[in-house]
Amino acid sequence: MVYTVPTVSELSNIYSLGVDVQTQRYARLTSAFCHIYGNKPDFVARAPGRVNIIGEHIDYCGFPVFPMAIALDTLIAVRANGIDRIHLANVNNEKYPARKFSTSGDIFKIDPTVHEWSNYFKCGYRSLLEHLGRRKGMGFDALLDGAVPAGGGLSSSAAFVCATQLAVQRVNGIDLPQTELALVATGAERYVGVNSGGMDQTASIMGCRGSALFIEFNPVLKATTVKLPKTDPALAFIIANTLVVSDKAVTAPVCYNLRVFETRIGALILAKHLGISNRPACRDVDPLTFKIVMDEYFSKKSCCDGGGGDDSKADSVEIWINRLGVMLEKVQEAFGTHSEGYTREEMVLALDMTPEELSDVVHEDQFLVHADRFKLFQRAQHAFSEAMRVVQFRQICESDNTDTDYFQVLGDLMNQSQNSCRNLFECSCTELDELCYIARQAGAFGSRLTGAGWGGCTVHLVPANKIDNVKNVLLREYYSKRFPELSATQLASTVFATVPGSGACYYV
Ligand code: NG1
Repeated sequence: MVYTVPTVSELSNIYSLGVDVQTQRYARLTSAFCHIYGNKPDFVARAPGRVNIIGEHIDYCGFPVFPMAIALDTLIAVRANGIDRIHLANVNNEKYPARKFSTSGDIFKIDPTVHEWSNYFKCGYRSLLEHLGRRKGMGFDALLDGAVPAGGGLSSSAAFVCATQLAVQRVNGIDLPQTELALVATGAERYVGVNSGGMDQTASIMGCRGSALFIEFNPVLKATTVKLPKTDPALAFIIANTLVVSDKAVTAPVCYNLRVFETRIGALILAKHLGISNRPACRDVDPLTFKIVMDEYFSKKSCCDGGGGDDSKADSVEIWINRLGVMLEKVQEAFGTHSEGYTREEMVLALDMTPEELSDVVHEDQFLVHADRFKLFQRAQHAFSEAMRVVQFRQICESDNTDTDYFQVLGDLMNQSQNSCRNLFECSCTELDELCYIARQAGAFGSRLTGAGWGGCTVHLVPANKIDNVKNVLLREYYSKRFPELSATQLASTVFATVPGSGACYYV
């Protein structure tokens, strides 16, 4: 079954809670649009942010992740204008001033060195038109209202890019399947120099009210809805923002892109260690990921060569868990002697490449990185163990064993994930650790950073009847000490409970 982006005409079909507040917001957006452009919009393109429950920094390793869409979203009110111009405005026009582009010229020029809000719009526009093989689209007037906090780990950038692509495709009379749109959106942020994975864009486009998503990227993009187990009290999630802004595009060379680089080089060295780097499946792909290395190692051919294992039930959880377990041993063998990290010279030596070949293979010209040492061992340990936790998390959610203490087992996996992010992947920070510590003391069963980390948000698994208690303790122990100036309204959008929300749609 091929699904495209749905069109809805009732806000209650999008939002589970706060429909009145949303009704007022959409009315404000429409009236601001009329004020700026002198006409009502034809439609509103809507794409949500997401919270990742578990599976951090492994989408770009090809491993599955487990996010859910949230109610916070980006709206773009749109009206076709019949001329070759795009007029882009933002309801927050002081911070994000209006821009104008021609539909075939400057909109395709994106300077990643300039930190400019409309770059994300250009990324969405350009990647979609290039995908369609066009150099020019139809003109339109647009007004954006973004409710996902920027740099907060809830994927404001993906919500912006996805909403833009929705707007562009509808104005141009196109209706791509959701998976195709998610794949195109995934490539979009590369124009601003971020070597992005595909979790956020997929969760935003394919999110499903009431369910989390188990998203697989390899061999093909696939999102399976997973209902969270029914418990009494119910499972609930709280999001708490550290208010430390972490801008991926700005810190990419030392944070996000560096981790992508380390896992890519890790995959190359691991394939070499396993003696499979010259197989077409490893040699002829770009990028080579840990998932591809694992699959190739366990492919039928490897079994005949004395590696791998039975490939016949590749989908089953036991197979996943077995394979990931074996790979963790291989990671120890391949990288264990370099626990202090590799220098560039050591990586070049391990891969039997020239420094230029190494740079080429990971496209360093496009995605700059800066580091003296590259901790491939720790990054690989995180990637394989995190993938294992994601598979286990889904398995537990889908089990109907009435004896399972869901809070304890799911919470433990989230806590292990946080430890791994902090100690092995080094993408946490003091404030993220502190929020997790406080929430666990206050009754959260699982607490972890969500999204890229280095700031941004945390997510906490709590019994529904303890939401207020955990929130109050966070307010008292973290926010009132570090941010005493925040108003009640600001705090309400900083610490809040969330449920799985619906994915991207058009509102007409
Ligand atoms: P954030 O920075 O939270 O939007 C980023 C990536 C994801 C994923 C996570 C880490 C983009 C748009 N998003 O999320 O793909 O890799 O980090 O799990 O690059």
